[in-house]
Parts: sequence; structure tokens; C-alpha cells
Amino acid sequence: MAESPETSPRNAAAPTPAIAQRWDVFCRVIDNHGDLGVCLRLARDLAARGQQVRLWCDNLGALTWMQPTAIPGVQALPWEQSENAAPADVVIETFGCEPPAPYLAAMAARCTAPVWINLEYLSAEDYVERSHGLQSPQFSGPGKGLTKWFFYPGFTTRTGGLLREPGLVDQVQTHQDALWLAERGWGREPGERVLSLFAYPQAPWDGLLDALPGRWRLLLCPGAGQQAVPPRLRPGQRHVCLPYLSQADYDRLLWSCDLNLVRGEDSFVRAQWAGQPMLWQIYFQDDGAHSPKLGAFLDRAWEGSDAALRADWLALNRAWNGLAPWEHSARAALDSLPAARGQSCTWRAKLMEQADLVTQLMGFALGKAGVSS
Ligand code: TRH
Repeated sequence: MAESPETSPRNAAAPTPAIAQRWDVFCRVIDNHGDLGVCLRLARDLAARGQQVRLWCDNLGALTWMQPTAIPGVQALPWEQSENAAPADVVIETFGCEPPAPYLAAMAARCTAPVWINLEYLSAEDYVERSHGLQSPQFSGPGKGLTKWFFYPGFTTRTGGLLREPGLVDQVQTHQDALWLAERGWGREPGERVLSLFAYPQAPWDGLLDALPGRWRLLLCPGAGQQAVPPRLRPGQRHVCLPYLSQADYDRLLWSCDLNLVRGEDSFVRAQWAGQPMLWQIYFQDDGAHSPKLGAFLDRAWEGSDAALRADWLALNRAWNGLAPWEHSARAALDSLPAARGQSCTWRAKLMEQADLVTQLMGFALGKAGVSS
């Protein structure tokens, strides 16, 4: 990874702390790209603020497209090499991936224990505010004597916030979408709208394509959509199959489209910073836990909006997640894109009221230093 555009002077404007800290971020890739996506974004943001970051991951393959250039201050390293590494000052265990036992033992052996933080998955559900910042003293195992702290991202000021690098929304608002799309051959024809589609295989493709009003250009991100959508296109719809883009370019895609269909966690958050109407296909969970998780987010994001608009967009999100039929209300939502865009911008402004996740995480870590042993 060479220097990436994110570390341009614009983002380097964030105040660099007086004492650069050493951070170890641990990442296990489960089955998609979000685990590494979140960890990469975290590492990049920390480094842009003067921190030294080692990103330990068991599958770094996706970095070739996600981050094809180096980031100053970030080392992406194979998970197994961490077993012989001297622990950093702050250890971020993401999504409960548990660092290797030798590393934990080395943490416990340090005269001043590192701050050990478990960065949890993002949710809008109420339990997040109750759980954020709790501690878990370790009474056994290689980390015996250490304290692990739980850090929950979230959408309210009583959570750890969302990843949002300094200057991001300014960049969104000054982005030249038509030019960016046209330069890549992905632009709109007169009277046509453009959407990005990043979805899981179980998406209800026909329901969506039937619900899209008028003429659309569908920019299909890699994944199931590139096989499922082209043979199903309705009159007035055309598509482009995109390659995997860097995280930076994927952001610009989201900023450029009239509607973004996103999934999982990281693209879901990035679509909210884009301020465009979005549909979220939540990561499916066998126990059905994804349904209340989706509902909790929709309730927050559409709170205070016009009742009919809110009902339509909740119906559309639930239909897109296979949790409700494609009724008139779901289809009506896509006839109200200008109003939905207004709500997206209102929601983004509300989210801007909370401190971003890295600002909070750095403060949290500094506050726990020396407290964790
Ligand atoms: O790939 P995902 O479905 O990842 C999921 C979720 O994170 C989920 O919460 C987690 O439990 C599961 O993995 C294991 O969706 P997500 O979170 O949007 O991650 C995709 C990443 O890939 C994100 O950082 C955006 C990035 N990306 C690019 O950089 N370029 C691209 O072209 C595309 C389509 C995505």
C-alpha cells in the first residue's frame, strides 16, 4: 500500500495528538469484506491523526483492491506474525476476534498493560448505549489480570459514534458527481437516474426492478447482483458491471448516485455520509436478529420525517430485506426520491452532532491508559 488519497492534506488537518500512540488492530475476515473494510478505515483514520498502526489480519487479500496504495503510519501484517510481536500501547480487538494467546500473554506481562478494547458491531438497538464503555476483567486465560473494555459504535451521543474522518462531509458536498461518473463512462443520459447496487445473493431482484420508476442506469458492484440483475432488467433500465473499486472510489460512487443500495456495516455507514437516499440490505442472521436490528435503525433514521414518506421507506426497506411483501407503499417510496434525499441530509446533519468514532476511541484509550492492569 503506497500513500492513499485519504491522507491528502485535506484530511491531515485533524489535530495530531502530542504523543503518537502505537495501536494494534486485530481483524478476522468472516465471510465478506466488512470486517477488513471497517478495520482498514479505522487504521487509516488513526494514522491520519499521527498514530502508528499495525493491522493484523488473517486474510489481507482484499486490500489489493480496497486499498491499492500504502498508507503512511499503517502496516498491514499477517495475523500469525502477531504471536511474536511486542504488544502496542492500545490493542483493538474487532468484533470479538480475540488476539492470539501468546500476544495476550505478552500484554499481561507488560509492566504497564496496554489498553485492550473490543470494538463491537454497529447497531441502532437500545442495548448499545447500555453496553458501551463497560469493562470485562479477565480472571483466567492468557490475558489473566487484564481488563478488556467494550466500545460500541452507534448513532447517538451515548455510544462510540461512527467512523467519519475529518473533512469527509465537506468532500461529499464539493464532489462533482456528474463529471466523476462521466469520466468513467457511467454517466446519466438525459432523464435517467443512476443507482449503485451492492447486495447479498438473497436480494429480491424482481421486486426491486419492478419498483424502479422511469429510466435507470444500474451500476452493479461485484457480487450476486452482477449475475442476477442483467437478465431481469425491465424496459428503461440499463446496467454496468463495475470492478471492485478502492474504498476511496467506492465512496465517490456513493456520493454520485441518486440511490444507493448497500449492505452489511461499512458501506451502510458510508451511504449515510453520502447524503443520498439509500436502501440497506442487512447482514442476514439465522436467528432472525437482523429484523429488529433493521427496525431499530429505520426508526432512528426516519424519526421526525413526514409520516407517509416514513411509512413508504420503511416498507421499501423491509421488502428489500425480504421481511415484507412488495406492496404499493414500497413502490411509492421510489416515487419520492427528492423528499427521501432531504431526509437523508437531515439524518446526516443529526449524525454530525456526535463526535466521530476515532476521536472518541482515542480519548477513551488515553483515559484508560494505566487503568487497565
Ligand atoms: O461485505 P459486507 O457484506 O461485510 C459484512 C458486514 O460488514 C457484516 O457486518 C459482517 O458481519 C460481515 O461482513 C462479516 O459489507 P460491508 O460492511 O459494506 O463491507 C464491504 C467493504 O468493501 C466496505 O468497506 C466497502 C468496501 N468496498 C470497496 O472498497 N469497494 C467496492 O467496490 C465495494 C463494493 C465495497
